[in-house]
Amino acid sequence: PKEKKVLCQLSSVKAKLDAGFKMFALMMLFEIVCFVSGHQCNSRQHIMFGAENRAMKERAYATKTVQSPVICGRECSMDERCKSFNFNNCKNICELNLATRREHPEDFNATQGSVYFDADEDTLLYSLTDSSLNRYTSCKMLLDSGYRSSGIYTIYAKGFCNYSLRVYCDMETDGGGWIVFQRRQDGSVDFYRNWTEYQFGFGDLSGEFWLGNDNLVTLTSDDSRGTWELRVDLEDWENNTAWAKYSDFQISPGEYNLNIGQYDANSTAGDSLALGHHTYSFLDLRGRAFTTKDRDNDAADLNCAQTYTGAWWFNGCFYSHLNGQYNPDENAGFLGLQWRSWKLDYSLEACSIKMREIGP
Ligand SMILES: *[C@@H]1O[C@H](CO)[C@@H](O)[C@H](O)[C@H]1NC(C)=O
Ligand SMILES: *[C@@H]1O[C@H](CO)[C@@H](O)[C@H](O)[C@H]1NC(C)=O
Ligand SMILES: *[C@@H]1O[C@H](CO)[C@@H](O)[C@H](O)[C@H]1NC(C)=O
Ligand SMILES: *[C@@H]1O[C@H](CO)[C@@H](O)[C@H](O)[C@H]1NC(C)=O
Ligand SMILES: *[C@@H]1O[C@H](CO)[C@@H](O)[C@H](O)[C@H]1NC(C)=O
Ligand SMILES: [Ca+2]
Repeated sequence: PKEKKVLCQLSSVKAKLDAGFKMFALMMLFEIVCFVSGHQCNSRQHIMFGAENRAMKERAYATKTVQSPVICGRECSMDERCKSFNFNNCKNICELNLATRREHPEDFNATQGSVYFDADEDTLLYSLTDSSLNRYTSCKMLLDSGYRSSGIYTIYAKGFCNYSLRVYCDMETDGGGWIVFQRRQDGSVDFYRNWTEYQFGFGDLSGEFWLGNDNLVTLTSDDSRGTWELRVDLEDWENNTAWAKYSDFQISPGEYNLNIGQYDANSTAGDSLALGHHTYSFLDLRGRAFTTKDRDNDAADLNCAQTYTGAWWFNGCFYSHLNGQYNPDENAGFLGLQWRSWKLDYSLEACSIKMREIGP
């Protein structure tokens, strides 16, 4: 006799699930799968319990894109191998796992936007609620709370548009917990932009971007967060890397002046921001306002942003310029991505600029 699968769902539960992602902590995924074979119907009942902002890592044997956690749960219930699943609401990603939280607690991690389900009622107790997420105001706080993967997260502060900001957190470099506020890597994004665009930010957090000067002000002007360190990571066309670090990073409201403290002498890239001690003190960028092609705050007769097709805290003009035009020719003179204390007249392949707070 022909086998026929009949799937019966409790529609009210599905409706509730669809209505609000936030209700998962209290939700059960309820499915009855009937395998109809001839005249017999053996029904199996699956009750799955969800934990918000959690995921089982590195135990997935299948990843699918589905419309809801109910469908993800159905996929899981129809496969003997499936012991648990993660559903990510943002991208509708369904991961079917070979193991459960109880079997492998070391792989059961905090993951914003994901819900973990298994058949264990205690799983409900492992939810990380929205109110706890709202406390996260930086990548460092996320790291300290167990978020150890680099990627895009949401952080919260009153000064941000809608109280929240999506940021890329670097959780690996130098202990992790860095908010990346600039990245260049392939020239896919145009950085020759105007004041307003630099003010609000542009680009793609998973590729090239500028986070926005207003956001830098919001982050660095709240004294209750303590002070911020600044880190620059550089890469040349032969895969050599170098970095530079500074204490007391702060961006002022208004003209977005660059305030930095001590250059970390252990840095490998040299100091291309603070040159007060140097013969080139007219290139010292400490305290300098931001300049774009349509707002000239630099100390040169010309507009440095226009001349070098970028935007930066120019003095008259620079020893570093990481928002320059992306240039595949390393021998770029003054053009391209420049950090001249590491490589003079050299256009870098990649760079990123990041910030991390040192508690209050
Ligand atoms: C999960 O978090 C633990 C510490 O809480 C960490 O040791 C482990 O590497 C993380 N696993 C993954 C896959 O991120
Ligand atoms: C802010 O919230 C409003 C209203 O919910 C929404 O229309 C707008 O797109 C949001 N802006 C951003 C940048 O998320
Ligand atoms: C800045 O650039 C954006 C995008 O090209 C444009 O819409 C806007 O009008 C520009 N602002 C000024 C002040 O030129
Ligand atoms: C740099 O690293 C990339 C990726 O690891 C590799 O594909 C490439 O060949 C390397 N280039 C050089 C010049 O070593
Ligand atoms: C430089 O490195 C040394 C040795 O690792 C360390 O003791 C010192 O604190 C570092 N200096 C700074 C400014 O971080
Ligand atoms: Ca000028």
